[in-house]
Amino acid sequence: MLHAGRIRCLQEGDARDGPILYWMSRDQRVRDNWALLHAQRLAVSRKEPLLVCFCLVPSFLEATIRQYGFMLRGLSEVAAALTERQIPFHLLRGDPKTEIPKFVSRQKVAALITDFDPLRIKRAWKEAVVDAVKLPIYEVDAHNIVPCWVASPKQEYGAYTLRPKIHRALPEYLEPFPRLRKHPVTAKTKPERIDWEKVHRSLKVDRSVGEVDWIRPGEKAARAALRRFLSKKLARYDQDRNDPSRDGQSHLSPYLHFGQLSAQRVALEVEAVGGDTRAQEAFLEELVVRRELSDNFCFYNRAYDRVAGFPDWARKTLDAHRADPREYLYSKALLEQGRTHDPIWNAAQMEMVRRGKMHGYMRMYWAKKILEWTKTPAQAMKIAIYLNDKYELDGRDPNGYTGIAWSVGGVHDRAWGGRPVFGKIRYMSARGCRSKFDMDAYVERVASL
Ligand code: FAD
Ligand code: FO1
Repeated sequence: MLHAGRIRCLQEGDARDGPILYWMSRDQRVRDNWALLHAQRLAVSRKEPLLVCFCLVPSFLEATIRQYGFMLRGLSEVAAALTERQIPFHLLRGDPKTEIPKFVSRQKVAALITDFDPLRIKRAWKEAVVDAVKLPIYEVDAHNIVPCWVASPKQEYGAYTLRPKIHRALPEYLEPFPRLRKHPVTAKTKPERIDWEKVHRSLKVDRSVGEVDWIRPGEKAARAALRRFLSKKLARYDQDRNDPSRDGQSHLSPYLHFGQLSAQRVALEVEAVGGDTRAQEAFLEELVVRRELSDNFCFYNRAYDRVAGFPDWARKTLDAHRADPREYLYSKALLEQGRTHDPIWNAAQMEMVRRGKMHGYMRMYWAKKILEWTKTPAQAMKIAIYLNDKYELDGRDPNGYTGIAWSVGGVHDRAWGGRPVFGKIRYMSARGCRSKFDMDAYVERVASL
């Protein structure tokens, strides 16, 4: 059933005749998409056509051809699957603030559904559209299992304060998905044919960051990756996930970031495996609690990508150590080229540059060293976000801004013993990594990429 808690009204408006439009952005999939399901239910109840549009912007937060290539291939699969269900897919080009209102009036849309995204850029898009369009507008959280605004009405201190709220709501929200129907009402206008290769070729984006070939984009590939993870890796996830010398992670983040796979689908499939093991618990803690904690942080903290977003204790301690001498200082260029004195850090940087996906454990170490080797925390934030979002396939995501704020600014963490530069921010050292994992194997693995 379509839980009312997943949908919220951004603007009332009088009901009138005309098609229902789902403006797809974060959740770029046909199956298991609550925004699409709500839009279809509304259209069916009014015996109206259902339209879907995606507004392709030229440079979304400095994304490169690596991310756009992955996204466009996924979108072409979405377009084909929607067409099969008599749901026209329109690819718009340009700034949504102008393109969505134009499209809405051209198609005489009666109501607009959007998917939830806590990022600043998306909220600005929506505010502009709400101002420009005098229609009922609804937002559906199709990304989280427990909708962000249901899980908590405020910024949480950490996983330990959000976890009980999530677990209390899971029985109600971790429910199976209804199937999307073939839409019973055909649209009056046909969308123009989309030449996806031409769209890809003509994109004006940074092409210096190559696309990756170790992961196939799209909903079908995402479901195959999920099946592989469940059968081959889930059982050892708690032992292997943090070890950079082992390949213990699911590699689902690019699919989750672009919404080509629903986290709720992943959680349902993990539960279906049965056995309720420690490994499953560890995985669901990351997939559900940690991931929803990121949306909570970006939704309720406007400064999620700045030092101002850090907790007071962290800002104070970093200020108190601002003048501490830095043993090493590296420019953005040297860091980007992975040319520091630390072979472990260089390997992590190169893994991200070459593969578009740095190992999860190394991301913490990687970001913390940027704090240690740059002049100020503000500069560290800027460089970490710049590199993360330029090279990571899963970049430009609430998980990223939150992960970097955790590493550099103690967000969702607690104060630790004091030390130069870090103050009470948790410290990580190469020696610490080496004492836990075979870091030579990690460095070698990256060198062979
Ligand atoms: P798995 O270990 O298989 O986890 C499965 C899923 O659980 C992930 O896809 C993700 O949705 C969620 N998850 C796992 N770890 C975390 C976490 N620490 N926080 C939130 N959710 C988590 N994640 C991104 O999606 N995009 C980013 O740009 C990003 N940048 C990061 C930067 C730093 C400095 C840090 C410390 C973490 C960052 N993360 C980011 C979070 C995490 O490292 C990645 O989500 C994870 O490594 C993705 O690989 P996976 O899907 O194989 O993970
Ligand atoms: N969302 C859009 O609505 N239009 C875009 O053109 C677009 C490009 C894009 C490129 C890279 C990337 O990582 C994300 C992109 N997104 C785009 C947003 C994405 O769908 C996610 O909603 C957010 O990045 C995560 O919150």
